[in-house]
Amino acid sequence: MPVAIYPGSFDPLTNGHLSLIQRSLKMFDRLIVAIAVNPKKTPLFSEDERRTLIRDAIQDERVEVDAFHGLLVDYVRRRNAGVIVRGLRAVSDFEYEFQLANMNRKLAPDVETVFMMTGEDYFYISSNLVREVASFGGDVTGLVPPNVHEGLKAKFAGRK
Ligand code: COD
Repeated sequence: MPVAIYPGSFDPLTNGHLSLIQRSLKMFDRLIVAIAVNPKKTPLFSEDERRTLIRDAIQDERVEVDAFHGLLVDYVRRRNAGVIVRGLRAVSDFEYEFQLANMNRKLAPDVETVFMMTGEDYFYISSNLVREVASFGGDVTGLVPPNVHEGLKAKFAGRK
């Protein structure tokens, strides 16, 4: 079984991401959850915070949490992985994911992208919306793992 890489911003990890990770483990022996670090973006959670939140939420020895700078396909090659896992929530995700997968295939024809459909309970969850709801003091219970919920509360404490 090839090692698979699940790349993303994970700012923050949501229950949608978690569901995808758990389901990927039915197909792959090992999964690397890879946080993309983009110096041009200012994430809510730093690279280290995102690593810790993901590690604490997933206690499974088949899952490694890592981060990468630069091109995803270069990272995939460095890690000797053959597969990229991505999720699809709605038709609106398709265009972006299609472009990404094709560009990655052009850059690295030996690397495959595998898409998984979101679970029915998670199709409306995105890190963007979770950040927005939490920033206004909305309740994100059930949308993110409990440790991420705590992390969001701490970030937005006093900012309501
Ligand atoms: N249910 C199912 N899937 C979900 C859910 C959900 N509720 N929420 C998110 N997902 C999926 C997303 O569709 C995505 O496939 C994945 O989980 C990660 O999501 P995000 O939002 O955390 O991550 P993205 O989409 O911002 O990640 C984009 C990358 C960072 C992977 C991309 O920009 C990249 O590869 N950057 C590195 C530079 C590079 O190589 N660029 C060229 C690419 S062609």
